Amino acid sequence: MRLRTLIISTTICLFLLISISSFAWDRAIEAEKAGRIEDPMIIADDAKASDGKFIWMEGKPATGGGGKGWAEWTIQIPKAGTYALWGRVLAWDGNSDSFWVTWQPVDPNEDAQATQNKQFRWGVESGPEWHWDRINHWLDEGTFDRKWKFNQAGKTTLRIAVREDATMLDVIFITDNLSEEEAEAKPRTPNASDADVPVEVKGKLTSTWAQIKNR
Ligand SMILES: [Ca+2]
Ligand SMILES: [Ca+2]
Ligand SMILES: [Ca+2]
Repeated sequence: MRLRTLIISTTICLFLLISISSFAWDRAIEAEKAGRIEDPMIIADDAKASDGKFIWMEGKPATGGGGKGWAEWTIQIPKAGTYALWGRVLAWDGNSDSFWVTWQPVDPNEDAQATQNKQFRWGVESGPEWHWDRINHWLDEGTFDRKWKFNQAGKTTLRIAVREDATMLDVIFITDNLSEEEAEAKPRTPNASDADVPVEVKGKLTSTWAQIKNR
């Protein structure tokens, strides 16, 4: 009888361990709630944007321009692991559909607007309505979804910089679900589970658990 109890409890423990390790983590942040927004990247209003606001370098359709201004977010990563980013975006045309993206410390502290390093070039999927796009790098040989492997929990810095003006960003979604399929990664706008956790996390353990979601 005792052995049986031991076996059962061991099995339950193992099951719990496996379940916990497969818990997914994600969070959504309003683009306009960046810790720092540098001109000419500005916050603008749109009734269809999440929380009614988005960021962009203002511009007109089908014209050039860009290359100046950026936004930066401090993001607390709850555990070592590999993460992907999605953006809720609106991009009218081929003249308004790209950003530069660096996420430190995986990416270097590099000013991609200055270096024009294509590793950090995000080719935004165009479309006249708000839609989700996984952040990619748009290289000469094609466009590939990006992922970032952080070796430890802690503070990270995401910078999204203007490449072409009029490219609009509403929400950033961070997830350890690396599926390239929107239906599986389930990018979403911020909800109550994001609201109770500030970008700069204080009680790390509590926040980590608050962010863990069973899928
Ligand atoms: Ca433009
Ligand atoms: Ca373009
Ligand atoms: Ca927004």
